[in-house]
Amino acid sequence: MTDMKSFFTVIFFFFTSNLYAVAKDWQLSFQNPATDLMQKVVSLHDMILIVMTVVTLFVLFLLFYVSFRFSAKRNPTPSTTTHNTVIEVLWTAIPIVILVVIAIPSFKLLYEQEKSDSYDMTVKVIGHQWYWEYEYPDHGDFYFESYMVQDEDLQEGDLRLLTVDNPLVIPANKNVQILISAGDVLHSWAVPSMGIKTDAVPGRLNETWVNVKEPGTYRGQCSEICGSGHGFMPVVVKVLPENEFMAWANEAKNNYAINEDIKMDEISDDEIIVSENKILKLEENKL
Ligand SMILES: [Cu+2]
Repeated sequence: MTDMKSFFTVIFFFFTSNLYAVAKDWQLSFQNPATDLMQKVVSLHDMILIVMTVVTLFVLFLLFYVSFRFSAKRNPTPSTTTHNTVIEVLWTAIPIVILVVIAIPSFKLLYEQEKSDSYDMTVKVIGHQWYWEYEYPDHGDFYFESYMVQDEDLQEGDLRLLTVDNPLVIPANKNVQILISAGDVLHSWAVPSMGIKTDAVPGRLNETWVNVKEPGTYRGQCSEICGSGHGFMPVVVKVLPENEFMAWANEAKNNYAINEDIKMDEISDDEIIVSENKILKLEENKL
């Protein structure tokens, strides 16, 4: 009976795992692209794979041809030619042309991955040992922390090592700017189906963006070895339709109210002086 159940579970996950945007068993190639950008990454990969295959087959053919045609048996007195200008120019120029053909779309895509023309909102991602912190500067400046759910706390259907308590929530079909940094050591915020793998560097703000077409749950992992908890800080992104996102943001603003736990390092000296003055005034009023 349990065998039957796990059989159907496997079948279910096989056909539905794209909904979860995670890797499938025996998967070849990429996860289904969730963004236009990832679609372009897949197309670039396919193009380069063809170029690679042609080059590899050509070199393989040359190797076989040389060992057959110029073997000691078939070619007892080898030629003493050492230079051939035409061939030397060709085997320098052709690889350059191939590399340029690969480099142009590759650089274009790199630039496109970093910036969009316009953004509808911004979220900030900060890597910590060993969890992620998400900030929403455009929706009340609240922030929260996203920890992996431990094995013993997993609910039915949760994916082990790929489930968090508080996922990053963003709206679908919106250009979301993502600013990425780290609080302690190097991390890397990576979501394969969105084509994102951006280093989180302490003291530096890296930038990427995303526009996810379909609402759903998308998963990734920290992709820069960051210490003993490196494998235990998954990334979960929940993409909601816009109206549901706005409702979530309003609720989250109250749930994660920033004044409950003011981050002292983010308050400027001026602000502290202003609030000290306010306190003094309040005290004066009391007197
Ligand atoms: Cu990490």
